[in-house]
Amino acid sequence: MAELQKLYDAILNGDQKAAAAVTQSALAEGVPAMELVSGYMVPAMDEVGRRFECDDYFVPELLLAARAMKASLVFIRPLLAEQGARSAGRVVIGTVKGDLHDIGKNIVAAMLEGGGFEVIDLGADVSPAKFVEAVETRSPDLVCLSALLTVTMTSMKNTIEALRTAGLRDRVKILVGGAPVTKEFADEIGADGFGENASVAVTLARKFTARAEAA
Ligand code: B12
Repeated sequence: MAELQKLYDAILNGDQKAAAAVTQSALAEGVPAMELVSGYMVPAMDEVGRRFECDDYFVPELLLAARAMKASLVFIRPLLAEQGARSAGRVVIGTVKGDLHDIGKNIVAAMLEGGGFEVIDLGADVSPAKFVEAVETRSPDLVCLSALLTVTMTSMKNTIEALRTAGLRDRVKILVGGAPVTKEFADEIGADGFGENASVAVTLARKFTARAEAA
């Protein structure tokens, strides 16, 4: 059995090669993809965040940890997508304008894929206009907005306003999330839901698409 703790260490130490190698061998040995994500990868990023906050880590370490996380997600994402072969609904997801943090957004996207959703990932630093265009052209059931910076939370509000101005607000449900986001903020900006983590995102996405089907 692969030593799973090595995955945690690889992300914490920003070791891309080790992260990819341990992920591959764990998956080959039949360890469920979700166990790797929630048991080792997310806790490692939490620890990275904690170290950053107490000045043990600086931006270069964050970047290396983020790269190691991505190197591991390369193998995990397709598996989660396979598990959810049936389309439960279509989701447009992105990190809002001005914000480059995409690790949490990528995990939410991967979990939604695992939950059977078709996911259109617009990436990070996505302008309100791009979200509007995606809703117009791809007709999703749900739009998921991620923000990790207090200052970019206003971009969530601007995105919802842009959808309203374009006459598209009522065509979609909007979910928001990211470390600084709260339920109160979600209500204040007129989002339909807030999720504190990726599994809540999937639960809410299911709830909203079930409602849309029933309507
Ligand atoms: C990694 C990291 C970076 C990396 C990002 C790499 C990448 N590709 O993402 C880099 C080095 C680029 C970076 C840059 C910066 N960062 Co930074 N970063 C972090 C760090 C350490 C971890 C974030 C992370 O990935 N967490 C792990 C993931 C899994 O968690 P998550 O994102 O919260 O996502 C989960 C949930 O929130 C939720 N979720 C997320 N999105 C969504 C969406 C929906 C719809 C739903 C339902 C749920 C959901 O589900 C996810 C999975 O469970 C945090 C510290 C922290 N403790 O969060 C700081 C942090 C976010 N960064 C911070 C800062 C200040 C910056 C910089 C300004 C630093 C600088 N001086 O340059 C820049 C800003 C760049 C920019 N314009 O965006 C501050 C933000 C402070 C604030 N409140 O505004 C933090 C909090 C650190 C701190 N305490 O100071 N950062």
